[in-house]
Formats: sequence, structure tokens, C-alpha cells
Amino acid sequence: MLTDIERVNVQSISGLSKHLLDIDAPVLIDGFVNSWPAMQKWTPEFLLAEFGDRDVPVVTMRDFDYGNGVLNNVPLKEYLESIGALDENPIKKTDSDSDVNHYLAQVDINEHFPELVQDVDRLESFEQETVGSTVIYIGGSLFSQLHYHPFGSATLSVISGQKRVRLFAPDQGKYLYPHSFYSHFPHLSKTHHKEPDPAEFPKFSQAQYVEVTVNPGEMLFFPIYWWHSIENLGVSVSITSFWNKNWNSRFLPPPGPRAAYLYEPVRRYANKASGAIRKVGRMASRINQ
Ligand SMILES: O=C(O)CCC(=O)C(=O)O
Repeated sequence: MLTDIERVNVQSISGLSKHLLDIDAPVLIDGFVNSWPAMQKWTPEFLLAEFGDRDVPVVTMRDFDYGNGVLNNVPLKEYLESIGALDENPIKKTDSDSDVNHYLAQVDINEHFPELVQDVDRLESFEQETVGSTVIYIGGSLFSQLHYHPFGSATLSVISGQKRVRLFAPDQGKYLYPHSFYSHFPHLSKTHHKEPDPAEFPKFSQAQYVEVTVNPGEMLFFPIYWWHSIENLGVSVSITSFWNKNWNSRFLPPPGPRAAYLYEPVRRYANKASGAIRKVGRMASRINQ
């Protein structure tokens, strides 16, 4: 089991992308994001002055569950105010106790903030993976639901604020209550709190994880299928870049529990069929009496 996260300085490792794919575990990378223009530039005042009137998609969800989230377009100014990003001491303002949460989450930077694209960068491309989208998160204190990425590797880079991340290896999925593979959210856990109710999710306490705080200027690399949940410790701005692996990672469940996922509809129909056979048997025995 992974007990700590490897930390590397990007300057000290040549061929970093290849190294990351070789180790197939999360890695915290220092010395890369620090040099992005975004680090100096993206203050709340800058975002407000440049984009305050722009409508941006904000997800509203109940109880930190992306599954019930609804997207609304809101002027950025209104959103920044609502999360306390413009307050002098934004960390005090939190909606983590409320059961309705608002989050500017996974917003495509090319589409919604094309002017900001030049302020960030990506790792060099991975062999076997093609470049996917780059998205921005701006949020107040909240919990971001446990999930994995089914398409390929990803990196999360913190520009401001802090994020506390829990990482679970793919084989821990058996304790993490994923939604059905045949649902809209097979990569989301049904648990949507940091400490899920043990009566509802008894196996969760058996899951092993490692926790890391990602600070401004740091980048966390996630290999495909690694489960992660994220806590915003106050107001934060971050960038996630995605890669895409190949068609089977996109359309098949994670390799470990793959057989169990694929077996699920068979089991469901077998149960239905055996119920129907028993019903016919009961009817037949009543007719014979
Ligand atoms: O920062 C967040 O709230 C979620 C980010 C995340 O899960 C991701 O980048 O995959």
C-alpha cells in the first residue's frame, strides 16, 4: 500500500512524463507551476477587473453530490462575492456547513477564459496518451466528491489557496461504493462526504488512502483510475489538465473490478429471471391444489 506521495522537483528529473507513467502512482511536482504567469497574475482583483461581468457556468449541488448538480450561468463578480473571494479574509467565509453548494468547477479554460490560456502550461505529452482539455476550478471551502478519471492521466495545479487531497489506489474501489457502471456517473462514489455515514457505507472504513495538501505552485499527478476526493481549505483557484488514453479506458470499467462490473447486468437479469420462474412455480402449484 502507498504510504506517502513521492515528491519530485521538475528540474531534477529529465523525461518527467515518462517517469510518471512508469511509477503508476500519484506524484507531487514542484518547480513547474511556480513559473507560470498565472501565479502572479490571477488575484481576485485581477479576475474581477478582467472578467467580472462575464457569465460563467457554476454548478449548484446538494450535499456535495455532483450527481444532482445543475449548471447555471452567473456573472463572475456575483460568484466571487458569494464564495467570499473578494473579502479581506476569505478563509472565514465558508459554505461547507450548508447543504447547497456552488462551485465553478471543471470549466474549460479555452472556451470560457481564452485570455488566460497563455498564463498556464502542461507537462510534456505522455507516450500512449493524447492531450485532453484544461479546466479551471474556483471555489470556497467545500468538499469535492470522491471520483476517478476513466480517460487517462491528469494533473491538478494549485494557483492560490490550498487543497487537501485523499488518494485511493484503483484496487480500493471495492470499498468506495461507485455508482453502477451503467449509470451516468460510473466514476463517482455514492459517498459524498469526507467521512461517510458508516451505517450506509460500512466498507468505506476499510479503504486505505494517502492524504496530501497541495499548496500554491505545486502540481499533483494522478494516474488513470486513482480515486481522489478534494477539500478546498478556503478559497482556491486551480487548473486540471487531462490526457486521454485509449478507447478501452474510455468505455470499459477499471481493470481490477472489471469482471464484477461486467457481471452486474448478468446478475441483475438472472435475479429477475429466477424471481419470474419462482412466481410461475407458485402459480402452478396453486392451480394444482
Ligand atoms: O478541485 C476539485 O474540486 C476537484 C478537482 C479534481 O477532482 C480533478 O481535478 O480531478
